[in-house]
Amino acid sequence: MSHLIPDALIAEANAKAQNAHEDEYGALQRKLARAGQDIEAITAEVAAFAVAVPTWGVGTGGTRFARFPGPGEPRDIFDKLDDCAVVNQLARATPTCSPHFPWDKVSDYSELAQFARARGLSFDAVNSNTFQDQLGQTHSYKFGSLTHADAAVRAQAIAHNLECIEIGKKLGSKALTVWIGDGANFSGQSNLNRAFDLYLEASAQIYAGLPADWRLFLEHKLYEPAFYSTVISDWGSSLMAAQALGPKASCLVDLGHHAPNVNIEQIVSRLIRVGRLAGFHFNDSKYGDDDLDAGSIDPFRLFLVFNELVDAAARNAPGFNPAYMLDQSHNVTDPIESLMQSAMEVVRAYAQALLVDRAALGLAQAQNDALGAHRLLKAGFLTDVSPILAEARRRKRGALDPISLYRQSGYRAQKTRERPAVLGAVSGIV
Ligand code: PSV
Ligand code: MN
Repeated sequence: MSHLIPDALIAEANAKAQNAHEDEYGALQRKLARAGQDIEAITAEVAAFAVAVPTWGVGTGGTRFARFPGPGEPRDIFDKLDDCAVVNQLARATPTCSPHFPWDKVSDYSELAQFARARGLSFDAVNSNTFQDQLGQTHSYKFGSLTHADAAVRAQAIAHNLECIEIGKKLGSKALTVWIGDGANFSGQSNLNRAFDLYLEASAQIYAGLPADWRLFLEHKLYEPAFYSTVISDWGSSLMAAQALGPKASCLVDLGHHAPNVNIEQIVSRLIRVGRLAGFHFNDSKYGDDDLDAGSIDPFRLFLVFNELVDAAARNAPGFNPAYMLDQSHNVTDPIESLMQSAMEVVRAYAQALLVDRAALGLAQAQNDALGAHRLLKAGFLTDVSPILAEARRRKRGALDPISLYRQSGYRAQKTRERPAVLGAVSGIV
């Protein structure tokens, strides 16, 4: 495919690195075999794992203060899909994209679906946007959307979500993710109970528009843009809403949307328990909703989340079918590099969690062997699974070293020539 990086370049770089890679994979194979583990089984599971890329992630993001555009930024959804295709071509873990509307609106969605298919991509959950006003929009979302005091604003927000479902049907999506910016900046600004009622009322109308085989993902967030209270602030509110709406509704966990030091893996465990874990928006943070790259600040936390996921899969937890996605804002890096790196970090956490000896862990827990149990987790976390990840990529025609290959390819320089900077163009989250 001419829009991608030439396969010959990948094959050539892989060939140069093959001897060292085989050596490292062999060493890990022998190490795992000594512990009774079969590297081939783990490599196969790793190769089957996928995480979606958000279309907005390939644009350069920003902070509340500024956005510093990068060279060769995507100008529209077609450019974004080109970049998403490269992320998947090299790292081979992101075969789906999650679009956001109206940002990714086009006139012909069958053309868009075809464009994605030609690049080896398909579409994941569609995302609605009622946290921003668009040019020419009838009603403003300044004071809320699905929970706005004015029924006409609520109706407009509901209609937008229903339109997203219609677009998603044309793209082959099977889920709608709803995150609202609704809430209050001042105590007294809104009636906390009434706001939740309005949310349920509006969401029920969106829920009623879901096709039989679709799911509704409710995304909670503690704060921002509302700083006193958000309507769907936490997993408790999200779960109450999902349970009120019906079985197709479940709770999405964005790792940055919690109070500092909250035990996210325990929230994950609880949501799995009630069959309402929708999935994830992976990113990392040190202070709040920093939207930093997955695994860049606290890889152990990411591992502990995957430890719960692997545990749930191992015991066939009913209704367990999480959707995985990255949701990050790239302010100082090339978004393609960040997305590849993050996808690999997510896969790494999965592989490390697969290595945990669950039978031994159960025994240590039963015997109150706290340190022994902890050491079993650490044994998985501390294993360098890089050769497994590389081998899984190689088997899928990806790059042994995706970021080096990308740098060597000159893709960004080529796109910088093809996509001249447009003054005032906005791509990515500010
Ligand atoms: C909100 O902070 C969020 O995490 C939601 O997923 C949005 O749709 C996304 O970021 C993009 O703004
Ligand atoms: Mn998110």
